[in-house]
Amino acid sequence: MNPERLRLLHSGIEKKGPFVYWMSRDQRMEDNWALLFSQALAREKEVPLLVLFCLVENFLGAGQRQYEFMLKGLKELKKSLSSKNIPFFLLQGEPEKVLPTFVKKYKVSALLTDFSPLRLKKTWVNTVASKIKIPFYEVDAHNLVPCWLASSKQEYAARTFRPKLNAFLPLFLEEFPKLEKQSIEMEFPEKREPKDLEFLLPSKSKALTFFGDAFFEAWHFRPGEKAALKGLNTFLQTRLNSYKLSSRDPNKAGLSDLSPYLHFGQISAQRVALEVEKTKADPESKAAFLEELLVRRELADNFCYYSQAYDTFSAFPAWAKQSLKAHQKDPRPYLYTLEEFEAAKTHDPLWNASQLELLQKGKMHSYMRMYWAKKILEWSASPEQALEIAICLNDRYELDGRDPNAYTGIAWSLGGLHDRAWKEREIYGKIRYMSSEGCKRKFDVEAYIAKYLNKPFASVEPFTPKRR
Ligand code: FAD
Ligand code: FO1
Repeated sequence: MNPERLRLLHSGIEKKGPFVYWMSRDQRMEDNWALLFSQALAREKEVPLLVLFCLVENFLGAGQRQYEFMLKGLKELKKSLSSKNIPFFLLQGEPEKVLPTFVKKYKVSALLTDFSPLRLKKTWVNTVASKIKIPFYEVDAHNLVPCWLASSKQEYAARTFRPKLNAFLPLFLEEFPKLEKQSIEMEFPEKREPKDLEFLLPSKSKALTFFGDAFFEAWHFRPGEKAALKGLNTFLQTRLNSYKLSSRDPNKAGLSDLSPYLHFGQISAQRVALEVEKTKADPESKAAFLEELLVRRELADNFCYYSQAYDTFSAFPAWAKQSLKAHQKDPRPYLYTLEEFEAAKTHDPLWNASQLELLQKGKMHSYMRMYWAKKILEWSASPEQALEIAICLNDRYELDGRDPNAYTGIAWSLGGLHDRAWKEREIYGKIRYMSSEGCKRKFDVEAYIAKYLNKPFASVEPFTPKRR
């Protein structure tokens, strides 16, 4: 295990109680560096290991579809961990409130958490750290190369990040050791176990049944580690070989469909990369897929880690901000509200079809995500408003939303992040443009529209949600 994945957030005085892995981003038993390091440290200290998850309400605008996906995965995880004799507890409440209390009550010897570059997790980590006096560690179990090591600054583009990441890969692209069955029995002080929760939706999230959830077809993505591995195997056997050709056609099932599992950490990107490397698939397709899985995905973490205003206009590159501002007063032929976008009520059947794909499947095709976001820019009063609408809908309906990839993908589409200046035009300024005419040259637009637009729900009137 490469020790550079682990960093000590603060030292402290160890107690005699259990070692706790506070799980958040990497919700799996297999191939989880945070869990493996926790086990190694617990053994070194000769104390038992337990895993905790703090269930919060309304996480970054997530609703029922995402909570159900996550909680079903956690339920499966609890069962898997018990086969290794590792207890798993679901606590309800903000980590900064429930964790320090737990640490004190159960005389926790040390705490470890998985890394995330998002502001909310950073705030949780910093506040928890300020309230506890025991050693507190962090492990990047999501990226192949720890985010803080891959680059020490915000990268300009994929071309500047790629060589840095590639230089580290030989050090980190290793097989995972096996998680051992725990032999030390957990003894809780006061002879009382922590109160565990039912794997139910938190109360407030029950109310967050948005307009589009009425049409959600949960069967497209079965949650959990087992389903994730099954999905990976199917992709490797049937789609990886033609990934380069098929992945940009929204009518083809050409993508891996792994993003919901990667987002919730139900599968490790490193496992995916290791298995891709083992196949004899077309080398160009393998390279194209690994470019997305490794370079683009880890570049997204780099952006959010070093640019903490990642979901605001201010995070766009200077040339893009300047250019968008210069076109702020350009006439907009179409203007839509959040509610009209949400209900797929624009004049453009291609855009409406992509929004309906999102409402129905909880995952829009990657090619359509670019078109979808750029048209929100074109049909909103300002880039700031477009950004707010795109993030709101993405976080509310994508199973894989609320992720560094989300904020980066949206900033790429609307704000030229990691891109270059293009030919100047109305509204977009120098931001790369996309049109339905251009889409027609790439794939069968009519077939895509027919697939999503002819569903009965397309005529249902929207529920009007509150703005964030
Ligand atoms: P595959 O093509 O099979 O890729 C495999 C994996 O590589 C993905 O699961 C993902 O982890 C990574 N990947 C692929 N494309 C990108 C990319 N452009 N940037 C970073 N990583 C990538 N991705 C999300 O995970 N969550 C989001 O909420 C999200 N929102 C986006 C919004 C917009 C406007 C744009 C342009 C892109 C967004 N992306 C997002 C990136 C990308 O579209 C998705 O990762 C992809 O569609 C997921 O499908 P897949 O797993 O089948 O992709
Ligand atoms: N992480 C937590 O620690 N507790 C939660 O209750 C929680 C809810 C949640 C809901 C939707 C979602 O997309 C993510 C959620 N996460 C939660 C976080 C997640 O697993 C990652 O830590 C973040 O996406 C950070 O990258």
